[in-house]
Order: sequence, then structure tokens, then C-alpha cells
Amino acid sequence: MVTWINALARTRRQFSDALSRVFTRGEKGEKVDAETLEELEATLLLADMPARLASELVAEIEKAYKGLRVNGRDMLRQLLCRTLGETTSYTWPEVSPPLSILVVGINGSGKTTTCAKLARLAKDAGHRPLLGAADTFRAAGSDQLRIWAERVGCESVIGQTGADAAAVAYDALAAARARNCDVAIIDTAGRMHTKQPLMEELSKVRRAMSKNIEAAPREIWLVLDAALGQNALVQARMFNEVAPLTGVIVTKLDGSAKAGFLFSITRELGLPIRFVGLGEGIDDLAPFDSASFVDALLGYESPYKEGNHGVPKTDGG
Ligand SMILES: Nc1nc2c(ncn2[C@@H]2O[C@H](COP(=O)(O)OP(=O)(O)OP(=O)(O)O)[C@@H](O)[C@H]2O)c(=O)[nH]1
Ligand SMILES: [Mg+2]
Repeated sequence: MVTWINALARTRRQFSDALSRVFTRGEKGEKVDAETLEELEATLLLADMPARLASELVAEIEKAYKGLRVNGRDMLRQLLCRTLGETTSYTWPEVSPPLSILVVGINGSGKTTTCAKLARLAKDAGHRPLLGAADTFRAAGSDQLRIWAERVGCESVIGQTGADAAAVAYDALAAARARNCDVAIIDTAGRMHTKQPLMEELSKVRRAMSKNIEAAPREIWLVLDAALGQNALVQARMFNEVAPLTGVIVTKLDGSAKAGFLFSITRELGLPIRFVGLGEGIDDLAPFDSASFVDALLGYESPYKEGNHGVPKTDGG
């Protein structure tokens, strides 16, 4: 299993030089000059952090160093955790079964692999998942999910190539009920957010699911490839228009140096990050939690704990 700390090595490398420079100076009681702060801001941007956030963070850090002895790295850690908000790892909710999850995204983002990994996590948590292959575009799409379902050891409904994706999604929910499965994870074909007919098909899939179970799909999760960085935001906005998203899954965090864009997902889009892909293996999907993410980003070994992490008291003490 790939760990957070390993998966985030590439993004962390981007940060480390500039961070060390700023923070060792600060800790030695030296002045953190404008040039160093500029460099810090540039580093944050290079990791694809949203521009507004980068300048706010730099401003906070600058303020903290004015005449105060603070641990800058700890402070940044706390500021970043605060930006992501309180996130606790996703727990499978108690709903009238099956819990229906629709997984969407552009081509190659990692949807099918992620569906399988989700089924594995659900199974490990004691559930009975069913995988539904509503990617009826290519034979390879449904074959891939069938193989995964066998590996995970879970039920599946595999649509025929060329079949109506909406009908397959409907059938998958019906099968989940009939086979006593309490989690139904529906994989869809990759579609470019700019292709209108494909986006309309997604709308249809969603409607078909709600015809089977009133509140379905309970979750619509967008799978975003971490290599895209900030460019992923446009996709998220467009998918959100046709299928109101309830969360985001970021895949391939292990190969990306742009993990800073995760801050944009929560901050600019207001969407929760539910899971992150840390590698290609079936076990390499982790429920997202902000503390693990920030710690891995900054190179902390132990998990973040709430407390006074060097943030100066506002009363001047
Ligand atoms: N390193 C790494 N690779 C991943 C991760 N998630 C998926 N992949 C790889 O990304 C590639 C594409 O994954 P798929 O699951 O087939 O993507 P998809 O979105 O279903 O693709 P289409 O159905 O063609 O749109 C595969 O080689 C996966 O192994 C991850 O978290 N880390
Ligand atoms: Mg696929």
C-alpha cells in the first residue's frame, strides 16, 4: 500500500527548498525579507495552489514573523488544515440500501480503477458492494470492471457494449436490491466535459437511477486526475451543471507535483474531497483527511494534532 508521505513526494519537493529558507531564517530570529516571501508565494503557486490562497498565506506568515518568534512550518500546517476545513475520513452512511454512487469524469481519469477500489473499501468495511458497468462505449470498459469485480469478490452488473448506459445503471440498482447488496457503485464512460451529447447522456443516467430509487444517486463523485492541477476546476464546474456533484475523488496523487490544487476544490468549488488515489494497486485509495494530506505535503511524519502550532496569540502574548 502506498503511503501519503510517499505519494506526495513530488509535490513536497516543490515546497521544501523555499519553505526551509523562509522558516530557518524566521526561527533564527532573522528578518524574513520580501524576496523570501515572494519566493514562498511562487513555490505555492508552482504546486498549483489557488493564487488568492497563496497570497493570503504569505501575508499571514509575514504578519506572524513581525517581531514574533514563531515556528513558521507549524503555522503553515495549521493554516493549510484550516483552509481544507475539518475533514474526517469518509464513513459509509447508514441509508436505506442500496447506497447508490455514480462515478463520473473525463477519459482516463481513473474512474474504473477507483470504482473497484471503492468496492474493496466497502467490502473491507463489512458491506456488500455491487459494481455496475454503465460504460457501454467500449467492450474493454465493461470487461475491465468485470475482472475487477472478480478480484474484489463482489457482485456486478455488466452492460453490453452499445447498450443504453441509463438502462444499465437502472438495472444495476435493481440487481443490488435483489441480491441484497447495500452499496451500488456505478462506473460510467469517460466523457469530455465539452461534449454536449455525452454530458446529456449523464443526465439521463442520473434520471434513470432516480426512477429506480427515489433518492438515487445518493452520491455523484467526480474523478479528477491530479496531473491536471488547476485545469481540473473547469471540468468540475461543467460536470456539476449536469450532475450535481456531492464529492470529488482525486486520483494519481502519487504522480503529480500539483497537489496544491486540492485546496481549490474545497475553497473555490466548495466540494468535499472524499478519497484520493495514491497508487495503482487495489488498496491504494485512501479516504481523504486534511491532516494526513497537509502533513505529507510538509513532510511531517506524525499526524497533525489540534493545538497551538506556533500560531501567535493575537493579544500579543
Ligand atoms: N499511479 C496511479 N495510477 C492510477 C490511479 N488511479 C488510476 N490509475 C491508472 O490510470 C489509468 C486509467 O485508469 P482507468 O480506471 O481505466 O480510467 P477511466 O477513467 O476508467 O478511463 P476511461 O474509462 O477510458 O475513461 C490506469 O492505468 C490506472 O491504473 C492512482 O491513484 N495512481
Ligand atoms: Mg473506465
